Amino acid sequence: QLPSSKPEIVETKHLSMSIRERFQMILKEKKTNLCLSADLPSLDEIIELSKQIGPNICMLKIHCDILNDFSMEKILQLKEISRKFNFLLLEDRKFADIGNTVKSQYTKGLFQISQWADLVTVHILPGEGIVEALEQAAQSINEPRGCLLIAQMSSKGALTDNEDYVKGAVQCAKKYSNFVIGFISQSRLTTDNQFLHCTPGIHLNNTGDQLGQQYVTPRQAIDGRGADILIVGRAILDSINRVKTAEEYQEEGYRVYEQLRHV
Ligand code: 5BU
Repeated sequence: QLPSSKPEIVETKHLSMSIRERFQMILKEKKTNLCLSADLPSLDEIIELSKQIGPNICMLKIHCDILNDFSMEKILQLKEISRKFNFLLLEDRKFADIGNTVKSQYTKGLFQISQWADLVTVHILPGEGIVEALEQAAQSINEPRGCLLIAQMSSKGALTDNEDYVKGAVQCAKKYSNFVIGFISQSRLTTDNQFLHCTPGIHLNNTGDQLGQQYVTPRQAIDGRGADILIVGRAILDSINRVKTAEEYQEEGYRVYEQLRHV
């Protein structure tokens, strides 16, 4: 049974919960482990689509630096929609610099990401200082914030496909478990279920694109690769009926998730 498409007002309940608690609550209440990767050219389009697909998703992922109409006004509008429909907003920024620089990239500049993104993605390549810096910077925001560590990538030949790299990511996640709520991964990295495994590279009909992206089906991702959350972009965006396709990924994804994770 899918939740009704009527938006529920979340009020300010989310402010007293950690991001981790809120994520778990959304998964159960909305019965969806679908994250839409809204890689569209404009925020106007993303705002429109998120009003339609809001009931079907647990998270909306964007790349703010590909938008041709970014403004704080519009992104705050999207944030409001995310509260109304109860999904998290993930900026896929893939931070990858020294702590001092990422602190500014997170809080300053045109995008002021920390003002609106519940979660951000972070490469662990520079070492754990990157996470410490983001966590520190997030303390000045009076809303819960968190991050996902990029432990493995979906693209062909990714250099993250290395045991030590993954071990390092898990160690870092455990040390900073208040701020790190999970991973971007292609396999189950730890038995510690407080960490959500979020997996991109999902498609029911294609096996890849011309630029190295590699796809598996929702079932393969959850069963074979230990995914909790399915990150789906073009499979939905390029379909004829985006809402209907999102519903299909939601239903298939949550069914397999419930079966295998016994939620
Ligand atoms: P697609 O259209 O479903 O292929 O889009 C996948 C999205 O996930 C896209 O925004 C990528 O930037 C993002 N992504 C990915 O595909 N693979 C990865 O390993 C990471 C992010 Br990290």
